[in-house]
Amino acid sequence: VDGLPVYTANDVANHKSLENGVWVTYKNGVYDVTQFVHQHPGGSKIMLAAGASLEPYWSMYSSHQTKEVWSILEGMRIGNIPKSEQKDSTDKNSPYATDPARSPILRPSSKAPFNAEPPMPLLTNTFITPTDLFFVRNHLPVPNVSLKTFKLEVGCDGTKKPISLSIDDLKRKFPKKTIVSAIQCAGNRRSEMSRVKHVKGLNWNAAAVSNAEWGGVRLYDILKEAGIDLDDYRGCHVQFEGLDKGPEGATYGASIPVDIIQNMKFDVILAYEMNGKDLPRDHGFPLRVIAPGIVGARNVKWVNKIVISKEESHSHWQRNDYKGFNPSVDWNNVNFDKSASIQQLPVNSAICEPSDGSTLEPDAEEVVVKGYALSGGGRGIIRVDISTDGGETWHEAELDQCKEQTLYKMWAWTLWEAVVPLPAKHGGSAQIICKAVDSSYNVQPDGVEGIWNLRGCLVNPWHRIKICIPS
Ligand code: HEM
Ligand code: MTE
Ligand code: MO
Repeated sequence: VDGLPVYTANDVANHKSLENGVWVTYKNGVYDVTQFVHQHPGGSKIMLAAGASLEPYWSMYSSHQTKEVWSILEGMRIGNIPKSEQKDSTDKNSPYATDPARSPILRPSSKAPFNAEPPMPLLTNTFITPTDLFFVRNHLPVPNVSLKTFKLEVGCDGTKKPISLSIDDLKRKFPKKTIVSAIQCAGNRRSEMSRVKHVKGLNWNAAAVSNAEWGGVRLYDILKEAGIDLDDYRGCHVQFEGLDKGPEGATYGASIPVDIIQNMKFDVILAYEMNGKDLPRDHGFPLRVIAPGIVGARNVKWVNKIVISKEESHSHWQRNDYKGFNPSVDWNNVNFDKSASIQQLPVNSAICEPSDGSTLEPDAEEVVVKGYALSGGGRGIIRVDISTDGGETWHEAELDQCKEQTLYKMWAWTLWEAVVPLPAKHGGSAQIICKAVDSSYNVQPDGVEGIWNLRGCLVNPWHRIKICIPS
């Protein structure tokens, strides 16, 4: 590095196009990234840093703060910035400096943006996940929203004049609806997929899912107020936009097809409460979408804009992320345009107790197994099967479900429990397996190989844990 040429900020600024070359700086290095622009997994956003420093972008999109990404960058190094321009880079101006405090119990898979899940055995302690333990999935810094200025805007692409409502309007003018609904991230259980072959994304365990009671207004009522009848918009999409912004000003957004929303018409809500209190900042204060049975990514937090459109949301996370692919698709041949956005999730379940790798009492003959199960689209869970002999024999678990919900509109998760015998010849350890069946008789695949995908989404094979049984 020391022998490389020195380039001033001016030299770098003169290289900001594909024709003249694309140069960027990072810390004290100068890099020519021209050839990399078209291979960038984050798309053309890379051009925002052309002729300038990557630092503000990488502190925001901290998926770049890894050895792999640094080594890609170092491979493109062409020089150094002059001593006179070097500064010490402390992070007090981090866009995450104003994020809220979090429970130390949560286990972060990334700190900025903040992403964390609760420890597995705490997940099944209560049917309603305590707010402080609810998993958090943020892509960007948490916005600091004032109720004084907050407005929700609702309209149609181009046509109708949008209406604008404050939180006070929502609370005063519309009936309050509460609903118990689970939220599950598309990347839940990703770490199990990574064990087969590396996938890109946060390394979630099986607790990127939680279940809460949400209070708010029905989307149906708000659309009616805006003069919108979704029956007139079949084949269209309801787009939601959040207030969290990237450095280039693009906000988080997502959309759900009208045809899905029409089938659950009165159950999609704009929530201002979580477990009986104002929404906390991490979960979308002051307003978020609760679209039960739909993948977490479409449950837009800090939502301030709703638009009915012929098109899906143009957000990166709608079009170039949160999609599934055939196991042979890799980053060289992936075509995000050809795959449907994930909406309703497949049936899934996991063992939360005992913990993977834990040790039972010496010579234990049976074990109490607890976990959760859920499916997408309101499909309730009809059965959870447990095996301790590699799938030769199965035991049915007792199910704990939300009494107010029916099998075909089950938005809450199912908790389950079973007391199962351990194999007599266990040789010091055993494997426990669980699998669930939903109301359409969908089942979980027995292995992860056939559903492997480069982004590590939709991970729902039989869940297996290992336990030790000392003798
Ligand atoms: C994703 C490299 C600049 C925005 C990625 C990934 C790599 C990468 C390897 C995949 C990371 C993963 O998910 O494991 C680089 C390199 C850059 C660069 C070498 C140097 C020139 C930028 C800039 C932006 C940006 C300037 C500006 C906003 C993104 C976004 C993603 C991404 C949005 C998608 C991943 C996510 O969801 O966070 N980049 N990048 N990148 N990059 Fe970059
Ligand atoms: N909404 C906004 N505005 N910004 C986000 O980063 N993350 C989404 C969704 N809504 C996100 C968002 C994803 S991917 C998930 S899984 C859920 O929020 C997680 O909700 P939670 O953080 O309340 O658990
Ligand atoms: Mo997610």
